[in-house]
Amino acid sequence: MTDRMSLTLAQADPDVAAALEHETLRQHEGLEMIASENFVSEAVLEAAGSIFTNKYAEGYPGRRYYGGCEYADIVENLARDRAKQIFGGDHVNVQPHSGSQANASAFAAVLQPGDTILGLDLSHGGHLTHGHRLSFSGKLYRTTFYHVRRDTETIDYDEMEATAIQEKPKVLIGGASAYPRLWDFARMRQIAEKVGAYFIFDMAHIAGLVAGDVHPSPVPHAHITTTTTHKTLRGPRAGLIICNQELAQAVDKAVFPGQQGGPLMHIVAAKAVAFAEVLRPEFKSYAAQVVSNAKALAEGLQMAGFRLVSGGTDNHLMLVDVFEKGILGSEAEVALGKAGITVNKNSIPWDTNPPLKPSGIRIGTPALTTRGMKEAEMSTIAAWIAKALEQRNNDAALDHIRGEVAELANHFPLYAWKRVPEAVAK
Ligand code: DSN
Repeated sequence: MTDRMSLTLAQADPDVAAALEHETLRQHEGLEMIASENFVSEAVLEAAGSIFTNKYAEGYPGRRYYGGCEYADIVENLARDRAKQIFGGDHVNVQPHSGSQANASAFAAVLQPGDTILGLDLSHGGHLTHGHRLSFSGKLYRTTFYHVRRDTETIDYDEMEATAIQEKPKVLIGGASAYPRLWDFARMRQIAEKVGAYFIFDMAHIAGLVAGDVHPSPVPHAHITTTTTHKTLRGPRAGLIICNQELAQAVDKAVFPGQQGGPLMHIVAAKAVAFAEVLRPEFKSYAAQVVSNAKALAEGLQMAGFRLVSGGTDNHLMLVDVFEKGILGSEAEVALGKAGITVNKNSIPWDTNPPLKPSGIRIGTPALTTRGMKEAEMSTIAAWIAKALEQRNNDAALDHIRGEVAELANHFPLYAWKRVPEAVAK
C-alpha cells in the first residue's frame, strides 16, 4: 500500500498538479493587470501553504476553545500587532476569511436586520457587499445608494448628504472596487455624524497605498475600517477589520462566533508575514511606484486616444471607456486576453450597456509593479493595449503581441522555482 503522507502532489493528483503548473506558467508569461490582484512573496506563499492548515483555533489569542493553540496564538498576535503598527487604530481583527466576511462582520457589529445602509452604487464603482440586492447586504438590510456626478465622474458628496438626511441610514459605507480617485473621508464622517450613522470604510483596493503613505488613511475618520489583504497590500487572500476600542468587542463577536467558525490559521500566519513585509521601507517605494505606473499607463492610453472615466487616476487603477470607440468591455477583455494581457470588463458610471457587456475595462498596476516594471514598461503596454483593441478581430496580430508580452514578462521573473513543464513547453 502507498503511504498517503509521502506522495508528492504530482503523484497523488496529477490532474490538480497539471492545472497548477499551467497556472504557474500563465502567471509568469502574461501581464496580470486585474486591479485587485497581486503576487505574494515566496515567504507568504510558504506560510499560506503551511501545516497551520491542520489546526482549529476558535476564539482569540489566550481565549481559545481548543487545546494546542500556543503557536496559533503567536502568529495571530503578530498579525494583529503588525496590522496596528501599519494602520493605527485601537483594535484589529485578523480572522475574516475574506473582504465580504469582514464587511458582513462590520455590519453585524453595529446593525440589526432591517436597518438602513447607504453605500456607493455597484454600477458606479461600489461593491456587491455594500448593499447590492443579490448580496447578503441587500437581503439583510434596507439599502440606499449614492453615485458619482455625471460631469466629473467623481463621488457626489452633496447627493450623499441629501440621501443620508432623507433616508437616515445607520451605516454610511465608503469604498469601491472601481473608483480611480481619492475619497474625502472627513466629509463622509461629517455626513455620518449629521445623521447619527456609523461610518464604515472598506479600503480593500487601496489598503497597500494607505500603508505605503501614498493615499490618505480612512482609519482616523471611520468607526470601522475593513479591507482585504491580497490586493495592493500584497498578502494572502483574506480580510481584516480595524475599529475603535468601543466597538472592539462587538466586532470580535461578530466575526466569531457571529460569522465564522475556526480561523484559517495558515492564512493568519501568512498575513503576519505579509504585514512584516509591509513594515519594511521597500514597501513604501513599491506603493509609490504602483501609483506612478498607473499615471504612466493612464497617460499612454490617453495619448492613444482612449477616454478614462474621471479623466485619469489618483491610485492604482483606471477605468477605460472602450465603448466610446465602439468596443464592448467584454470584447476588449477577450482580445486583450488573447494578447496575453489580463484585465476585466467593467461597467462605467451611467453605463448604457448591461454588466456582462459593459462599456469599460478596469486596468490596474499593482501586480506588474511587484514584478519590477516601471513607467517605461507602462508606455509599451499602453501601446500594446491600443494595438490589441484596434486589431481585436485579427488573431494573428493578437498572437504576435502575445509573443512580445511573453518576452517582456520573461525579463521580470516572478517565482524562482518556476519551471516550464514539458507537457506545456512550446
Ligand atoms: N472582486 C474584487 C475586485 O476585483 O475588485 C472585489 O471584491
